[in-house]
Amino acid sequence: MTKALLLIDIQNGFCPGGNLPVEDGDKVVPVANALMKSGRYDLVVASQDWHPANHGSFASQHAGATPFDLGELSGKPQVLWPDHCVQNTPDAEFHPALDISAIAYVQKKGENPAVDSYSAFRDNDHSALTGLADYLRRKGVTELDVMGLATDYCVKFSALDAVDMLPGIKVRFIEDGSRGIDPQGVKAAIDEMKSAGVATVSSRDILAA
Ligand code: VGL
Ligand code: ZN
Repeated sequence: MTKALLLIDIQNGFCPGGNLPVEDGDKVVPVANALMKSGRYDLVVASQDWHPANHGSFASQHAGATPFDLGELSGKPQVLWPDHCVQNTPDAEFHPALDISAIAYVQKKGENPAVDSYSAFRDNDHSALTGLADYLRRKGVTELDVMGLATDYCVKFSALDAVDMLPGIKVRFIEDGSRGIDPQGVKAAIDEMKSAGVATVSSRDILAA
């Protein structure tokens, strides 16, 4: 049994003060730190949203668009975001209170300006893999707990892809270690994950086990 913790996009951009802030996004940091410190995981990996300044998911790249509009990217529906997590800017850095010393592997994503990559495993159009699935396979991971930002986007799509791309691995969603953009979207995301076989757990349960 090899247990891994996957920390999704715990970056300044998704925390209060960032460019795409998730309400209470910074509250997931102490949860992540406690889980990493607990010794319950054999492996900790993290994803990092890492966009070029001209990324096509940014409203700024679409004439007349406003952030959070529903637009199009490469012919597919795309929520148009405020510019966020631009490579090599403070917005893209991990939250300063996140203890990164235990993170063995960082998966950057969202580098192709023509497609968004909510999942840490592959682009939204499923054409390009990031390499994270191969890495986890190589490490022999059998159980994967997923948490971070944002529940209704990158956390959800990462958990669903883990189920899809790593057959046989047990995937769980850590609810108190995650925060979402839209409350309705969070509810729907948890239902969707549940339907796919992703169990919801709390860090308290994990730390007590
Ligand atoms: C995310 C929107 C755009 C996320 C990333 O990390 O959930 N959401 N880019
Ligand atoms: Zn993004």
